[in-house]
Amino acid sequence: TTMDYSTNDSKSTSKNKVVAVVGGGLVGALNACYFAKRGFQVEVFESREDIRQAKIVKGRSINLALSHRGRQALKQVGMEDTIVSKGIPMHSRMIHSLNGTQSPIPYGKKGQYILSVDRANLNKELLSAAETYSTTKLNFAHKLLNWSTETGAMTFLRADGTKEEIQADLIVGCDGAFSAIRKQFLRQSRFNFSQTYIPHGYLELTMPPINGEFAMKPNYLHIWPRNTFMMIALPNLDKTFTCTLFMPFDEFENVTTGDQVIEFFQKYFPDTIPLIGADALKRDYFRLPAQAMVSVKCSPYHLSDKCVLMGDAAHAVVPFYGQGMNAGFEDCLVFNEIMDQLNEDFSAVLPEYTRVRVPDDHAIADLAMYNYVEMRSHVNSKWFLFRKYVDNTLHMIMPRTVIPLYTMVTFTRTRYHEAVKRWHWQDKVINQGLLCVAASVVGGSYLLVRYPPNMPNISIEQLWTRLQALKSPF
Ligand code: FAD
Ligand code: EGU
Repeated sequence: TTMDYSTNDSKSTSKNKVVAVVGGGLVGALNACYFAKRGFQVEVFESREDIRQAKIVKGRSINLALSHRGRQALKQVGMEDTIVSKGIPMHSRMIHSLNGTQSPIPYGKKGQYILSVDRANLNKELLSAAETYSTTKLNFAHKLLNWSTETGAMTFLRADGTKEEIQADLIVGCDGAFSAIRKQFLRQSRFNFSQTYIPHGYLELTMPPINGEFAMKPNYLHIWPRNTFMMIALPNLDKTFTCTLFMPFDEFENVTTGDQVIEFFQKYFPDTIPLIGADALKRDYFRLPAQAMVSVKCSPYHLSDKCVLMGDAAHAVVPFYGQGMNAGFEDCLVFNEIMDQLNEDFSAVLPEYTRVRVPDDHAIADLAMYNYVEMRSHVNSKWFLFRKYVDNTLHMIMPRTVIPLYTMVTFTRTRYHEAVKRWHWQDKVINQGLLCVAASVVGGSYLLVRYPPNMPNISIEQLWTRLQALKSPF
């Protein structure tokens, strides 16, 4: 069957233009809300079945950290309160040392926090929100096979094995890190693309409640930094924690039996064994193979006035800044701002979106990769505590001059590439400050040695008596 939803009338308004959103994940579902709100006819195509009907959901990670950028994007379509009310605030990180000591480090000032949100619930809420617009249609079990850059026709494979060809005025590729929409971009001249798998994999484990209560303090992002190995735990509404273990694939291969799992945890995360439960640990560790993590960068994000990439399809980032979804949500917000500025003229909006957004998405991809390298090379709990302490202290002393990088990234909408620039500038200022101090000490000592002041030649005892005299009130 062939369906042509597109309009050939160039003067047609958003009212009768069709936008095809490919991918009904987090970014696709949010994008559907944005385009529907503007008055477009929206067709969402998602390869999976409707997750709102499915009994078991196969997610990548059960929860995610939602921060300012993501919240601002949700707010614009009236979804912030719904999502925030089901999120668990995390005001601080809780650093777990090898000896079991727990040290909290606040994320920011009082009242500044990030939220642990359930991925499946977030996706469901956004799909339902998109569906409240009468102009939106959700097409599940529609897998995009290919599309034509000449005609814009998309070919979908349906659950029953039949194929369907569909056209639209605009194709929005939100089909994730392994985007099928992006395949056609790769065939274009002057399209840049890079993809890097990191040597680490991740595994998710559930920490159940104890006596109906959270097994650890709930309003924290729990972190076990162990150089090459790292674990992170975020709280869920059902009083469980989802723990994510990061380690090199080589190391995963070295742990093949239940006893080896316990031995490994005994060595690196001993405090978690009783909390997860030794038996559950032995079982859950092997439930799924370790998952890979990929970083994808490309540019441009658009192809003529026909197609645009957003979310992981445009920029998959490694999860070491908690920004993948937040950046994808901000993509939707930025696109919407440009639609306002340029009167929904796709031939102007798409290139402008690429111009504005590529430097920022590339910056967060680089930052996340940088943090991955830093964490795995030398970040143990002491180093982590020290670094955050220095960051926070400098910010306290010079609140306008020194703003920690994670603060700009997590709690502001400072453009990612501006945040990086500012960070480099701050580093220079701090280093020059330290250099000044060091230079004064060295220079001062030299001058003291070279030109010793004329001091009366008195004994230590005499000096002590005089000092005592200074202290006395009379
Ligand atoms: P996806 O969520 O991958 O959705 C893509 C959708 O497209 C899917 O529904 C898929 O079924 C569909 N699809 C795929 N191919 C086709 C096709 N051919 N036809 C039709 N549909 C198709 N981000 C944060 O902000 N905070 C965090 O704390 C955080 N933690 C993370 C932890 C881990 C371990 C990982 C791996 C990622 C984390 N992220 C986090 C990143 C976040 O998960 C992603 O950035 C986000 O899911 C991207 O959303 P998306 O909609 O672009 O892609
Ligand atoms: C990784 C996996 C602590 C969820 C980066 C911090 C993450 C998250 C940090 C995952 C870390 C690392 C930051 C936030 C967040 C920290 C951040 C990482 C959520 C620099 C579900 N990271 N993450 N940085 O500052 O800015 O606390 O799986 F361990 S939230 Cl790797 Cl703010």
